[in-house]
Amino acid sequence: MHFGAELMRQADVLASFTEDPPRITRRYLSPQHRQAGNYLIALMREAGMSAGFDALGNVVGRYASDGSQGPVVMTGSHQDSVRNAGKYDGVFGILTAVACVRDLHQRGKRLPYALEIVAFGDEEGVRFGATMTGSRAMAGTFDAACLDLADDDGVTMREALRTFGGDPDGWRDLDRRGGNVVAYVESHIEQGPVLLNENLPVGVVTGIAGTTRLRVAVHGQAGHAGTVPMGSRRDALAAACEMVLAVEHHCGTRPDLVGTVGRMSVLPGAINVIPQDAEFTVDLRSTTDTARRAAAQALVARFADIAKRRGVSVAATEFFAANAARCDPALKEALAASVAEQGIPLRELPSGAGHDAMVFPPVCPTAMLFVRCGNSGISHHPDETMTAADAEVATSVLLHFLEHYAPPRPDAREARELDGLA
Ligand code: HGY
Ligand code: MN
Ligand code: MN
Repeated sequence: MHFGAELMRQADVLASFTEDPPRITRRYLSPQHRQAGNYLIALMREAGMSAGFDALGNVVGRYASDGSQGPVVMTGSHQDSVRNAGKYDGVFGILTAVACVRDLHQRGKRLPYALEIVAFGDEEGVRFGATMTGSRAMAGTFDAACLDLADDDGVTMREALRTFGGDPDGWRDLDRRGGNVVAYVESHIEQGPVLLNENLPVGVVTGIAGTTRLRVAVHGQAGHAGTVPMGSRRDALAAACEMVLAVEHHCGTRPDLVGTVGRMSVLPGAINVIPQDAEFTVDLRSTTDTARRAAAQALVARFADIAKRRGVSVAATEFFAANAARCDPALKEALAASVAEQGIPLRELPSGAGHDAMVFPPVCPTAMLFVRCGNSGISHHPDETMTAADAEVATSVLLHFLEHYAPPRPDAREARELDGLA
């Protein structure tokens, strides 16, 4: 056991870079993002890598190849967190990769490709709403309009990038499509109960659910809570609540669909005033893009019916969407071989959670390795947990994969690009 304990200790250090101790919250371009990035850069450099921040605040570390030119394999995950997060979401995927490189470096071993580890600055999208900012820039799907999204204090991403020392216009230079990246493999906690229930430390991901995020604004009429008769109210919050229940009902009747309303704001927000405005978010997920898109359409129509009946207005805006991503069969097979090498039965499973890996297909084949979560698989919560022993196993699997991965010949890569898979 020479990875697990150290990795868990490092996760504790990263957890200390938080905006609201003792809770863990680390948003994109915050001072805590800078602290976490500096800590990861130091770990990467100690492991024999070159490392630094890129224009959008991602930390990119590079372990040079054995001299052979060209191919690059990327790995890593995100450094940012949700509010009141657990310690391992995102962070595990970065630390396990650094542990592998440290081991290679200690043995003086180089790989037949350059290995890049990325600590993405903004996967969760908590601060500005748009998610996977860094990975989308690398995949050529960054939406420059995101730069004008503002946080709760009215600070735009553009301004926050400048304050952070980034370059708001530098996203164009991060595009890795058509380059020499031949694979992206991300390790991540499962954030669910499957591996725990089946007593398995790791699993290989088959695909990642697609996501649609809506912002819904309901506008009614404020009034005196004591004098306006119930029958003549245009209560924005009551209408919004009926819409929230419509999300729950619609998604509850379809097995491969989940829907969540995670944020709601109410104005004017006084105890004795009928709410005039209510704004909420909807997060829809499905492994089937058609089901997800149809659900978004059906819900927007349902919101309009509810609004009409209640005499309020409603505006539903889609501000983020990412298609479901299939993991690459060849990479899955290679990961499965590395799992078998550890004497562990193979368990393939889908990911209901979104990950940076889902936006990488335009760059290269992608795959994911899951590690078991404890506490019934809870995540996005302080009770999120994993064990040093499982960290040890997952890191050994990733190291075996990295040491045995043979980059495709350039002509094979061209064929993939011609097939339009890249
Ligand atoms: O929302 C997600 O699925 C991920 O944690 N960003
Ligand atoms: Mn997350
Ligand atoms: Mn994550």
